[in-house]
Amino acid sequence: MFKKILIANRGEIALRIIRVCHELGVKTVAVYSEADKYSLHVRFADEAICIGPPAGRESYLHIPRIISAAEITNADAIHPGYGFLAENSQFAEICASQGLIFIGPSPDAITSMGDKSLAKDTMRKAGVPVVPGSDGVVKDVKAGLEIATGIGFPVMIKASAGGGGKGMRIVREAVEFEKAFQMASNEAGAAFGNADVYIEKFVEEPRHIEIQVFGDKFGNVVHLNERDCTVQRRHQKLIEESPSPIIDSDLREKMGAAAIKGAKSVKYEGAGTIEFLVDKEKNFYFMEMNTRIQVEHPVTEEVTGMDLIKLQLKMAAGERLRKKQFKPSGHALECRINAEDPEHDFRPSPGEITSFHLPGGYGVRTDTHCYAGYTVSPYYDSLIAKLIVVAPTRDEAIDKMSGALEEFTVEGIHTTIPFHRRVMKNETFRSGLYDTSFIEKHYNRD
Ligand code: MV4
Repeated sequence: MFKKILIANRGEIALRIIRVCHELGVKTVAVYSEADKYSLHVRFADEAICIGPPAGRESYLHIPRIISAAEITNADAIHPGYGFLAENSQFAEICASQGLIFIGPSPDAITSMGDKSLAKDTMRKAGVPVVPGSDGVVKDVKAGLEIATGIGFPVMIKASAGGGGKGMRIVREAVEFEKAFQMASNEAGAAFGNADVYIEKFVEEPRHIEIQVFGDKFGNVVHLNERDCTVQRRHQKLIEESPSPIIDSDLREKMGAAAIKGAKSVKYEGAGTIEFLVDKEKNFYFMEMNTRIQVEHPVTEEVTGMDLIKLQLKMAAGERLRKKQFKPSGHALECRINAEDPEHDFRPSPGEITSFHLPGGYGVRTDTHCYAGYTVSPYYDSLIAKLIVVAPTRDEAIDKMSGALEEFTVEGIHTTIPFHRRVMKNETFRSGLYDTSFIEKHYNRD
């Protein structure tokens, strides 16, 4: 195991990693921006180094400063958390060149999944089902229209360098195609410096189901079942759960096997997630692969009994995966508590938390870096806590979540807690039968 690791991140995930290091006897180095001087990751790490002003590009995204901090403190490895540099293949490469272990997959695996069109191609060749569409990038409008007509409308135009919903356009009829193609391409060029787009059949009313995978340095890959992340708003996940209410053991087996094939095809190491769209007929299609630990990983931990951050460290240190030996049990739910005002279009609500009370009890977990007196900075994402519950059944988990949300008290700023309280009482949510448009359709009506 490592002697000392640097955590190139902040907030709850930095704390989560520090806690695992304490358990494993690994020393920790926190890096922080001037905005995070009073953050708990700074307090609880063995050492802490200020790496710059609040803006991400001047601190948590500033590669030379982070590498210098690792060198000064003599760290063996760097954990990137999620966001910031977690899926930056150049950063992973620089770590390696400086003799630092990047706790994550190889730079090649990151690169091959970072380009969405290339990722899809790689998965298709590995035998993973993909949405019917163009064979790679589409050269121009004329070629695009031919392809779209061939697969049949509606289609979706997606940015190759995109992901997470950026640079996407739905086209319902041929007459709309040219304009949509230009817009998608221009948007992609402006946002990513790469105007490449590809085309897919539009999957109507899908569910977002993702499979957690882990690979070791010896070519072994396992999957740890699915998470259902269908409850989203503008491509931001709000609620995640495992198991999915729409997946049976047969489909789970098939999706898990596909995820393993896909991960093995890029010699995947460490924690990864393969996202699928699942349509009404329960066909599943590869969408994207996230080459990092994800925000919602606790949902998988609570049903498998496995510590995924600990497993990341073990894989990076060269431990071998043993045969899939976990027995998932129960139902886990996670609500993302954001410093946002759900009454005003979820606008950011930074500021000082004047009072903070966490819920507790059997099967209730909160992952948070906040406390009474902490100031939520406007510079970073608005996640202030993850409330996770586990119970024998989905109904019981929803009831437990409902109680925990009633108890959860945050004063001084607005949060998404009142929104989640309403969702837990929503009949459509409770039925388990909805699609990715659930929030848009239901939030303002019941
Ligand atoms: C799609 C789709 C329907 N058909 N692709 C959204 C984010 C990006 N990862 C891909 N996304 C979608 N791709 C085809 N061919 C619908 C979505 C989509 C979506 C997917 C998952 C969760 C929420 C979503 C909300 C809107 C659109």
